[in-house]
Amino acid sequence: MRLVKRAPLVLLALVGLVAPAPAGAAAKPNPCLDDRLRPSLLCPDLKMKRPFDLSLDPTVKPGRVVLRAGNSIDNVGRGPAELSGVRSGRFGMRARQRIYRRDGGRLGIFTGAKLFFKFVQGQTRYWKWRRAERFELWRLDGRGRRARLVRRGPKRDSCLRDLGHSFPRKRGSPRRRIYPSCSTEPSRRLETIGTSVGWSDIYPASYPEQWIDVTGLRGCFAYRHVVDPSKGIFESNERNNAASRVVRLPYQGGAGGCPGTRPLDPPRAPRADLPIEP
Ligand SMILES: [Ca+2]
Ligand SMILES: [Ca+2]
Repeated sequence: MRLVKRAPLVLLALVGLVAPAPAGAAAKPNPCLDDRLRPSLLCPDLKMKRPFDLSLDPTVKPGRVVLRAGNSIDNVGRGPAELSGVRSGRFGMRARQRIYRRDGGRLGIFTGAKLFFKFVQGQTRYWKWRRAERFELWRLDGRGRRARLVRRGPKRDSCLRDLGHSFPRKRGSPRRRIYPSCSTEPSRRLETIGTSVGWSDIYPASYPEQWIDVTGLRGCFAYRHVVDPSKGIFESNERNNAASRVVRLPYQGGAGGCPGTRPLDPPRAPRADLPIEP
């Protein structure tokens, strides 16, 4: 096991290794975006793949129709995306992000990330990264730009695991899985989850919560997946965390001539007071 090496006090203070920040404290600076610190760190970079395998499903909710999609969270960085949780409640853990150093040590950073013992319908409970992702449906304007957030899907939490080896030739990518499937053990006091370099945490469209309710909507929309909207993992690139696909609704299998087949990213944060269409 690797040991935490001694780091300069200024660095410890910067990343909050000594103690978690009090509630309401200002957000910590991201060492992976700091030109002085970044060269010594193996930072992760989570990148969301475009939604795939879209299909309608009228069986999820009576009288409603949902549009399913698969999603994939890829780590294209230089180090693993890793969260180490310590039990803090019946269904929760407080987590710190581990960022490995080139010299073999590692940092532990309280970013506000949490693990949650989530119940998956028809299955069991799993220890997952809370608020790891978001499914959004945006209405597009006449030029294909995202104009208004109209719906969100129920998917929030993610295992963060090594499921698919998407980029096996990427430098630093392990040949075998380092982070297995999520634990289902209710008595866990400590839990570590992660996605290695070149690996992906993938969810097929048929899995629970892989949908957005599109009942009654007509026109052109962006079906959008966002990873780490709550900023629980520091990355070397925070601007590639969203990806979207243009769809025409009612859905008949594609964009249906809608403009903006490449809606503008990086993400435009939705305002909290935006009404959600019924
Ligand atoms: Ca990223
Ligand atoms: Ca992030």
